[in-house]
Amino acid sequence: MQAQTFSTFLAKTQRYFSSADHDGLPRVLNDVASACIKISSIVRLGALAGTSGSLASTNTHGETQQVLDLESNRIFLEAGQISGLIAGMASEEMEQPFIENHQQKGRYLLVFDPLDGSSNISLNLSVGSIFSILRCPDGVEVPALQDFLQPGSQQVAAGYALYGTSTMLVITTGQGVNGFTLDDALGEFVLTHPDMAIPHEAKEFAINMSNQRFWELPVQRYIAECLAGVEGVRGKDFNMRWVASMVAEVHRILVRGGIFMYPVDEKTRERGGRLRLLYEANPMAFIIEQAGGLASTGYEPMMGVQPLSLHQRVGVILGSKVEVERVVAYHHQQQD
Ligand code: AFP
Repeated sequence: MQAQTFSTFLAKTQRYFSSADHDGLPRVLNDVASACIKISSIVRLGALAGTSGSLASTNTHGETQQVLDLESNRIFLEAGQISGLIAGMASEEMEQPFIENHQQKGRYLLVFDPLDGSSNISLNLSVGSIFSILRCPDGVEVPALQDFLQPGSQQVAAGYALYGTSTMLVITTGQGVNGFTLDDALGEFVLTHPDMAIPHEAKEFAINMSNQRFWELPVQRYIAECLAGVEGVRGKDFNMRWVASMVAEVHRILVRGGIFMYPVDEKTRERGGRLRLLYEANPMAFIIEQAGGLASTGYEPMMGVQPLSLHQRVGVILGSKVEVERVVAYHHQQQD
């Protein structure tokens, strides 16, 4: 049977997009997919692309920018202007949103981390792009920053591209999760992982253990129980993985189950956490929950958080439902 390309998939699921809420979404998603294909072609060249290495500049968070961070950002901005359906864009790499007046008919807002995990580039480890699509509020022709400050529950689509041993695109539009693999010969993504569902049970956790002394008690308790293994209260052994690339961690967890944790701790409390709400936590939360998992800050559902600023950080706990529910219960017990 002929492989189903991403554009064929979008056309076939057109019925989902016929409503006013989703009108034009397939075109926007196709343009985002094209951006990811362009980024993939540069990432896979590694140092040969002449885009490796760090710049003297830093992003809005004071983090050193990789040359590829800015090139990926440029590619996303270029793709986001093709259809005229996007009224504005926000990115980890830009202090302020990008608003082009000629996009006044835009129906959507595109928010993205153009290259997540970029500290892995020089190590030839997996990196990714993360994106989230929101509606431009009714009646707003030229969006302002506050129009981007929508809770994750308002997302109409979300996805990530994983530039790994193969390049994959994983998306949701609220009707489940589907995964596509880039066919270099075709120059298109092909449906390879239809209807992705995260295993409910898991025995693998992903957390940066070097922060252990800073964690809050509920996280300390959960990880200690995992480390106690079969002799402990969990009655089973756990494995640990940490590749310092959220896209790679989330993809592994989506495929084989597990829990990803970057909680607020004593070290990050002042700035609200490590990961960003709008373009890392929310799109990944949408995908994980559409695949049957759960996403929380530990204290509240991730997609219920009302953003107060564009680059707001948040504690992230997401993955297999049973595991996330346990961590959330420990947080609530601490509050009682
Ligand atoms: P970079 O984009 O700066 O490499 O950060 C990646 C990331 O935002 C996320 O993808 C990882 O899960 C997390 O940071 C890794 O954080 P640590 O470097 O503290 O482990």
